[in-house]
Amino acid sequence: MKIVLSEDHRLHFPKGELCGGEMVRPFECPERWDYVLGELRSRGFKDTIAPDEIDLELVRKVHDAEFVEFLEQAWTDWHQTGFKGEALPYVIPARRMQQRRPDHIDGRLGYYCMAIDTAITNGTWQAVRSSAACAVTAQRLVADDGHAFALCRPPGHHAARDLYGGYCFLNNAAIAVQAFVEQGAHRVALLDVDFHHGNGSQDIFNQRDDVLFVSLHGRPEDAFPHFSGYADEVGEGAGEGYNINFPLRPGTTGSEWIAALADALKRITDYRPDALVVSLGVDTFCKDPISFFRLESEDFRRYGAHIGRLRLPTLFVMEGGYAVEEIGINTVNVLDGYLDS
Ligand code: SP5
Ligand code: ZN
Repeated sequence: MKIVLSEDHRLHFPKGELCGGEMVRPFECPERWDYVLGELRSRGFKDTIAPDEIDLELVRKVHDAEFVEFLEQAWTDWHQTGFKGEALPYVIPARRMQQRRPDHIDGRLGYYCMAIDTAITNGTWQAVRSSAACAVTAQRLVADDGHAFALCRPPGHHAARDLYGGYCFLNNAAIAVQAFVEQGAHRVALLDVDFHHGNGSQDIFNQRDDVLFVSLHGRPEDAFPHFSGYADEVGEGAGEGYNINFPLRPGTTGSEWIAALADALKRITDYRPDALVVSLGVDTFCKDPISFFRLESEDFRRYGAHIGRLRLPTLFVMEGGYAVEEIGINTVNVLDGYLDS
């Protein structure tokens, strides 16, 4: 399996994340990428490829044009205002507040932000566009090879049409799905196995029937992003019936999780997609510091094999996973399970 990756991810490394009322070292850190690449190398994945330049026209098919412009400009505007720290909003439009977009960077950050766990820094935009570029370049490889892995960082599935947060800026997996559609796919399935609900992917495809979004995640009563991921979110308009959520309890075991995955895969098979994109987060792991499922490393291999048995052209896109020392083992276990199936 070919791997698409870029060292540009290192340009995004904020010093702080607001967590439990403290500024902590971000869970989403460059070492995550190093551990995944290290494990890939040691298991003989040798084919690593640099991404082509991202086509922003394609990006604007799933993201609002002004949002993309905001991401590109945000650090400069923040910095020119004279602020000394990393760019974070402090006021967010809550219930009954005006939804118009302000001019001041403090207002624009709040307007486009869905969670203030995510700082913008000097190198963020370059890292973000290279991460999306990895997903799109890997998508092109799927046509020839039948599968590929985009080692994206920063991740993408919390990024909605015009929202960033949850460590995500552009929705790498959604952009890759759109690339399949542009190349003539009639139906694409997007399977999100990250611990967190892929609220951004759900938002982007909510009204579409040419993309089936299926997500397994910690239930919103207890887990980030808290305000989406319920089972009754089934899509709207033409998209009704094409959004499927599997919210799961704290303490969900590997076997329980894989049973839910089997239901999810059945729904995907029934949809008869031309291609499958997997939002591959491994924060379902029992030792993940911010999550509450109990998957063991071997469960990742097991479920990778289940995905492989679909026999679909498959693109894996890296999302979350914060047990840094095991992130490589768990990620590559999914890929190995898939390839061995
Ligand atoms: C891509 C991805 O996995 N994003 C997840 C973003 C989660 N950010 C909020 C983290 C909240 C951490 N809560 C602390 C619980 C510590 N036990
Ligand atoms: Zn996650």
